Amino acid sequence: SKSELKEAEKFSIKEVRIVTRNIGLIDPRNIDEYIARDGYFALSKALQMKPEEVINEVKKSGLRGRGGAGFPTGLKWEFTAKANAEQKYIVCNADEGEPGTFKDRLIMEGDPHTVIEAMIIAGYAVGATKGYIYIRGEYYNSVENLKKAIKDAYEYGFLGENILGSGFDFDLTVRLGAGAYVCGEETALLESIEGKSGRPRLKPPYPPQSGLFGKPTVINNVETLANVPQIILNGAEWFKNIGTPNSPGTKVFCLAGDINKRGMVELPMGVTVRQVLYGFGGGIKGDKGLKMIQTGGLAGTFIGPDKLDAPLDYDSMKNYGVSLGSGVILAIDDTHCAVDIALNVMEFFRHESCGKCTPCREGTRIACDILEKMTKFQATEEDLKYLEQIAYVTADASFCGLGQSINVPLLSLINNFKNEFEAHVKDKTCSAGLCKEVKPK
Ligand code: L3W
Repeated sequence: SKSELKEAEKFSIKEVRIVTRNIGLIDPRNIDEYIARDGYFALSKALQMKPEEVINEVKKSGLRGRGGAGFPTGLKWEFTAKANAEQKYIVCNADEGEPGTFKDRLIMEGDPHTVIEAMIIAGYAVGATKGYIYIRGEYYNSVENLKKAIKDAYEYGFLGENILGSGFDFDLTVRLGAGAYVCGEETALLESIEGKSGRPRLKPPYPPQSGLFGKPTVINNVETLANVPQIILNGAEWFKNIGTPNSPGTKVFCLAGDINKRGMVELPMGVTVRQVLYGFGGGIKGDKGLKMIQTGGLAGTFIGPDKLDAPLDYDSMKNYGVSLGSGVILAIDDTHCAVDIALNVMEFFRHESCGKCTPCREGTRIACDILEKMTKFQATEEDLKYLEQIAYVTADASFCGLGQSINVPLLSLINNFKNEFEAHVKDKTCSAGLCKEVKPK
């Protein structure tokens, strides 16, 4: 509507569509429509370059990992290219288990060939002849669209032997995950592809040295890969002009929670939380107030309205205590209780902990026990202190990123909503009126 457009203008923000450029504009099951919009032109261009030139272009672009950690993609490719091995692999992490995150699903559903094209380019650049897309099993449409796209790409000679007459061979297979959050952790994902139980490995060695079946492996997130064809076609300089110097390009944000317009939007890196939430999300639903925003996924930070002007890029955690992560902007209105939210978050991590290491398995359980006691007004001030210690110890001592990140949501909730936590343990009150006293049995 006109008023919504005016609202968006107020925050002077415009979509920049790189990874979402084809979504909604082409039939994802028709390879000709992808080709008509320059599809596989980047592959053709890359195959005429030397592999190291392709890597250099990706390095120069400054592209960083869109799964959340922001590791330089070109460097990852270079490590794998330099590793000495007969067999190397390209793996696409499409497990997308982060609550509130649905960007990879929509990219794969709406434009599967972009991901496939990027993987073939990556394979050529590092000398890998086999790729796997490890995809969340519940993503039925993405799986179907990817399988159809792979079949067509084989028929058109973009996959298989002697691709476009270049002498380069590349095969691609889809593997389905079975609903475990930890399988989004790259080494647990590799174990799962190998047919083992999805439990993380110790790092280092990192996958570029020893990855799938112990061979050098590039693992990139779907959104990261989807940038590659456009970088090869338009050049690194073009890409660097979008976003911020340290975080070039765009980020796909997932708008979720108590927000007027939920959905996905691709914006230049460095946009503020306010611009995403109000410029595109249309603000908070109904006549409620904004209590907090969760940024970056469940392993990300909870922030109050005072942080609305924090820019979202890979430096925002360091400079503003706001995580970019997988790009979630989850709005929570003022009818919610911070302690109840903390319990909800910790229950997720407890459920998803693989149990391999004691700090994560026990730390998440103890955190849940304390938080549950708080919601029943049975916890003491000592319990609150213990909860903070548990957050630090679990983060310090856990084996993989799952346990290592629970301190981020937990401590950001406790620090930003200290009064509420204290009211639950000292005064036995809940300002949201959600928690009720339950006498211990
Ligand atoms: C070679 C080195 N490679 C690091 C590589 C490493 C990995 C990448 C990042 O993800 C994020 C978190 C949340 N030589 C290397 C090296 N690497 N040093 O760089 O590694 P790391 O360990 O920093 O992070 P990570 O554990 O891979 C943590 C996000 O993940 N998250 C969930 C995201 C979910 C989605 C989704 O559902 N779509 O994206 C949860 O924590 O933002 O920042 O490849 O091998 N010396």
